[in-house]
Amino acid sequence: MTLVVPAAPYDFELDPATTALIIIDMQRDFLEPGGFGSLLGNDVSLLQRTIAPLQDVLAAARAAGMTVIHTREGHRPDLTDAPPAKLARGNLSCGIGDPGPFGRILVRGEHGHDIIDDLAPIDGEAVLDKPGKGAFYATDLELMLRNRGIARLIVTGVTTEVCVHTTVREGNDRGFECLVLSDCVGSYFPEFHEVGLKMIAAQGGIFGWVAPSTALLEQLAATTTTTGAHR
Ligand code: C5J
Repeated sequence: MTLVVPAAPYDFELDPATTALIIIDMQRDFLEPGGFGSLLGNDVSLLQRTIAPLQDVLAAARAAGMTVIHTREGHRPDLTDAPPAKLARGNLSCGIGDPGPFGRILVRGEHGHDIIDDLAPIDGEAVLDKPGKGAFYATDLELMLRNRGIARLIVTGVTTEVCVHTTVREGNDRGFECLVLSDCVGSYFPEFHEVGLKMIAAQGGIFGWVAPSTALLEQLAATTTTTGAHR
């Protein structure tokens, strides 16, 4: 079954059976007031705008039986997988591995490292811990996608110009076709968000495609109504 999603720079075609929804780093440390992101002086409401549309997309993807993969940026408690350069970056008084309001910052197993309640994974959805910005680097994401016959990715999450962009670039280089949902990705810096989206679809779709979530939802709704895939 082929769905045709109106997108920039041109229509994005997908079959839900061979497409995965990737939700990047919707973690308390990035999205909740008091977490790492807000400690750094960022306005987390800019990221929180993505939650409601992403909930709709997640529900539709689940109803259509699509593969759903959640990622979390973070490190082992002993920080052996954190490059010294990453730990030192920014010369922060409270940085990765330090005790913060939600536990040790970006450390696996801590409250702040986990995914926000509004988008909690359910049974059958992979949760992928990644030490870097890209979801392919030092993870088994590519193996999981190839084993499931996935060829196309719907990429969502935060932040647009960092972990979303890096993942789209990594996926594109590996031959995956990536559609980024413009209202389901967010940045602390609105200008980076805008330009980041333009960069993806520029030059005939140099890294991928961009569309609002409604464009995908309309197609998925038509499918589940016709096929009853959600029942
Ligand atoms: C950052 C991310 N910005 N998930 N992480 O450090 O984009």
